[in-house]
Amino acid sequence: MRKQLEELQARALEEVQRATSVAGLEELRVRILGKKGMLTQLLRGLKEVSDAERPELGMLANQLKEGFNAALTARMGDLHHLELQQRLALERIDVTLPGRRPHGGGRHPISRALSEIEDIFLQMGFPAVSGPEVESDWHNFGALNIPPDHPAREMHDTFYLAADSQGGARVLRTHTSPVQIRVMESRQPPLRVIAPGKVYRCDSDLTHTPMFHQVEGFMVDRDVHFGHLMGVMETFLRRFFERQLPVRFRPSFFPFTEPSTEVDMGCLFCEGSGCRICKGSGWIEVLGAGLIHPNVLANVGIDKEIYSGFAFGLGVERMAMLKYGIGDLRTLYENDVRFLSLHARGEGV
Ligand code: 2NL
Repeated sequence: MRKQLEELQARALEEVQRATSVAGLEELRVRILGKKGMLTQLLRGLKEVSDAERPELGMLANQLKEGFNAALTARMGDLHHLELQQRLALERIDVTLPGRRPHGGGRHPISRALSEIEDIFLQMGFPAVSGPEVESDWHNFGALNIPPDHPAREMHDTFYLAADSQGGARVLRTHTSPVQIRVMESRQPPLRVIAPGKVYRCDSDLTHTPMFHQVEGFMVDRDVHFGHLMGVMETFLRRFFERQLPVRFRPSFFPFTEPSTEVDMGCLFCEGSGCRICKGSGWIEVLGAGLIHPNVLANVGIDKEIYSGFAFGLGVERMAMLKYGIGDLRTLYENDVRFLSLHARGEGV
C-alpha cells in the first residue's frame, strides 16, 4: 500500500507538470481526488491495513493529497496566466471600425412645412393663433356667410357631432376660418393673424384624408385692398418655394369673400412648358383668397364703412408635397420610417 501511494504521488505530480490547459488540470483533479478517483479508491484499502500501519499510511495519504492539491493550484495559476497571454496575443479589437448609428428620428414633412409657413407669415407681421377643433355651427358656417341650406356645407362633407347643451349644432371644423372669426369677435382692427391647424372633412380617397392641415390667414385695417392681398400672396409663395415664381390671380367664388380669387403659381416641375404635374397648363393652383365679405365683417361686429380686409386659405399637405416632391398623399400618413428618414434629411436627424 505504501508503495502504491508513493507511486501515485510521483505520477500525479508528474501529470500536474505535464498538463497544458486549465481544463486538462481540472480533469486530472477529478481523476485523482474525485469520488471514483485513484486516491479515493486507494484510501478504501486502509480498512484492511493493520492497526499498527494505519496511522503512518493515513498520514502519507494526507501528505499526498495536500502536495497534489498545492502543485495543482500553482500549475492552475500558471496555466491561467499563459492562456490569457495567448488570447491577448491572438485577439484584436479593431477600434477603427465605425460604430453602428442608431436609427434617427426626424420632423414630419407636414410639421416642417407648417413651421416654414409660420416663419414666413410671422416675418410679414402675421402671428399664429389656434382655436378649438370642435366648433359651433355658427363659427364654422353661419358667421362665414354660409346659411344652413347652402350647398357649401355639402361641399365641405361635414362631420356633425351631438348638439351642445342649448341644442346648438356642433361640428368638427371643416376649415380654420372659425379661429379667425373668434379673433375678429374678440378684438378690434388693425388685425393680422394666421390660423394653422387640423381640419376635418368626411372624405377619403387617393387625394383626400378625413383629417388634413390648413393655414388660413387674414388682415383687417383701414384701406386694405386687393393689391395688399396680391403682394402678400406673391411674397409668401416666392419665399416658401425659394424662387422668383410667376404668380397669377383668377376670379373665383367663396361665400365669405368678395371678390374671390384662386392663386396659381408657375409650375415648379416644368417651369411653364406643361407637364404631368400641372396637367399641361404650366400653372399650379395653390391658394384660395379674397376680400372679406361685408356680411362676415357685420357678423363679427366690425364696421365695414371704416375697415376692409383680405383672407386666404391653403392646404399644408399640398404645399409639402409640391415643395418636397412627394407624389402620393398617403405616404404622409403611413409612418414608414424609410419615407420619414428620406424626407427628414438635414432636419435634426
Ligand atoms: C381655399 C379657400 C379661403 C378664406 C379661405 C376666410 C376666413 C374668414 C373670412 C373670409 Cl374668417 N375668408 N378664409 C377666404 C378665401 C379662401 O380658402 O381654397 N383654401 C384651401
